[in-house]
Amino acid sequence: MFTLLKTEGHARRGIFETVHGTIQTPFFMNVGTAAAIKGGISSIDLANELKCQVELCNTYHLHLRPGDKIVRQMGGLHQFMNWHKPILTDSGGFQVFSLAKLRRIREEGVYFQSHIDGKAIFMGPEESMQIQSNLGSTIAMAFDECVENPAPLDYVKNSCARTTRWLIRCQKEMQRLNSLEGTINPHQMLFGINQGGTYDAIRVSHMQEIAQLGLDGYAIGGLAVGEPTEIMYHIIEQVEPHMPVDKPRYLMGVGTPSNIIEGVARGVDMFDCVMPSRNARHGTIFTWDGILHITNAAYETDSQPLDPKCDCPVCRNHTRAYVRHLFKAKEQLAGRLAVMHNLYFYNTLLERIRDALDAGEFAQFRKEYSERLAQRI
Ligand code: PRF
Ligand code: ZN
Repeated sequence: MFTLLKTEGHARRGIFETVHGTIQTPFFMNVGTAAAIKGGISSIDLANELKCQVELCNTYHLHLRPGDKIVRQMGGLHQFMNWHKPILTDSGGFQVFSLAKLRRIREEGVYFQSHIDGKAIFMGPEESMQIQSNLGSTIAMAFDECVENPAPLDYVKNSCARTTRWLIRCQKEMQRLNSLEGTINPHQMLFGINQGGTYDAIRVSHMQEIAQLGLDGYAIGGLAVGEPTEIMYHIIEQVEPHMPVDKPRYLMGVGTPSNIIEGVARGVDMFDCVMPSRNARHGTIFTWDGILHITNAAYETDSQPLDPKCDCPVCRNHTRAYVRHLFKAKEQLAGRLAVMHNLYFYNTLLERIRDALDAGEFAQFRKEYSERLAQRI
């Protein structure tokens, strides 16, 4: 259940109660695609050190390896990973479109080849729900088509209509699975996903249609796929007034710290992005004064922490010079320390956004940080 505590402009502060515990909103989901955060971060780190509230895993990856039936046999994803806070699973829709080979989209679903071994696989709305039910995640995402950008109007219109038909099939299948004896999580929630490319009218009518289905939450998909940032903000502004007020709102795959602040300012409650972990593994560090590349020569003898304003375990214990050395020496620890810092930074960013909302000072926070966090230092 979602409770809206406070608003400031379009920005929202709330509480989202789930069977795996209460989430303070707005929040960031830490991406653990194949049941692990890349860079060697364990559930133990996440829970104890990194302020992570929710982890995100992927239906597509876990279906291919180790297989959702194995995960189910091991007691579900929470048990398997020993992560007992909420988990959101993405439906596979997006990953099939971005990773799989030889895709064929039909009314019934998508035929594709595994990116791992080339095996022929079919996934439709029912299969996606069955896999997510076997994983037993807290929140399942609907099976959608994330249309590439740019795409012709007619294509987007037809694809969107099919995504709605798929959503209705997802809802029906999820209700059936939740009522079965022995289901890992009989309270599994289902979120619908808004699509419509960069076409305002399609976006709005699609949102209005899916808002009537009484889902547990609503996501905006199909953004951050190459369109200019201003267009992304514009689409959120068009869609947001048609999203139910009493349900959480999720902007999928977004984004930079500044995108997140701007998303919150436009009424979004949930975010996920590979950026903090992926960039960390290449030496890009987020700080409260902007972004730095730790491999730069400037940090060779720098005895400051990665971010002097950060109190994460890495910043409390190590210098920039040391982390830079680890990167140069290609030590595995380099990636691990950088990912830990960046995830802590993202989770703290959302915590500070929540604190600012609580204090009625979000506008001030946005003014101070939205641009600053985007700069290079
Ligand atoms: N659909 C799904 N997952 C997603 C997206 C989407 O459109 C995006 C788009 N940025 C990220 N992840 N199912
Ligand atoms: Zn730090």
